[in-house]
Amino acid sequence: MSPQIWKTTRFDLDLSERPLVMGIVNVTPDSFSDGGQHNDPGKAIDFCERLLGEGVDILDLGAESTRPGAPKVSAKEEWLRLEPVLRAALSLGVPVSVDTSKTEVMQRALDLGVDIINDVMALRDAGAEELLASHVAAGICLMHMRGDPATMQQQTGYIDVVAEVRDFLQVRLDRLIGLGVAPERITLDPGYGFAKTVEQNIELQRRQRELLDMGRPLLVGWSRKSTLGALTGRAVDERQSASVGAALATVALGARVVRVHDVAATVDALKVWEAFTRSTG
Ligand code: HH2
Repeated sequence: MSPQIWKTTRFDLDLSERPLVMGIVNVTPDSFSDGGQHNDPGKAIDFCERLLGEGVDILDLGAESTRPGAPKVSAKEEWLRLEPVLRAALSLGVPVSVDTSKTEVMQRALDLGVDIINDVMALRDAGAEELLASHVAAGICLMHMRGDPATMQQQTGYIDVVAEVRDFLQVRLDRLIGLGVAPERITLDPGYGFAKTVEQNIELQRRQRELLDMGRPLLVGWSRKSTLGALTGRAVDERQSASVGAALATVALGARVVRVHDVAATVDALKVWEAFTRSTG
């Protein structure tokens, strides 16, 4: 595979060597699967350290839930939750990303030296694109969603979900490149579970390779999502096996970064998958 580098503030991540595991740290009271588990800064920092021991490649800190219908949180509140955890995480020697859609929170995180901005709104907040363009190095993940988490599940009318996700991401990518952002800083995410029905999520995953011709690596989040519940009949806290299966399948279909809650299980599964599928030539 030709080298695919994801440039971030402090690290150039090589995505051609092996798929990377991004561990989810939700510093929220209400995230759909782990809300309230790490919303005390001390607990969240302990959890970051635990994920490091489990082999995580990137820590993704989020302080606002994006589950369907989630209430909006002010930038002040979001930053209050995030700051102590982000400061500690940045000292752990691994790349740290912040999962936020607010320009103000992005600015503060960039000021502290965050490596990656992961935005489920693909930098649609006012000033977000310009902010990232004015930063020399931060990595960026652009995700597909229609509307916002409060309204997205009312916006699932697509003629061709894959083509429409692809067109959206291409427009967002071209805009950033037009503003002077190096393409090597950008990954793209189909946004499984965001403004999509179960059937649309499955079709998008089956045809995921059609997104690869945009030339940027895919970052994918399937962990514990409701489509996996629909496929298995499992409640949200019983979806670890389904999530690991989804991580392997999405890597087999071209993803290079998987965003997961269950880091240890995913790291082990990917080690085996890699060993069995690595080309020896
Ligand atoms: N999914 C969630 C949040 N952020 N970011 C990217 N790039 N891709 C995703 O699929 C994605 C994401 C939702 O999961 P989670 O963080 O566990 O839940 P909540 O938003 O309720 O905190």
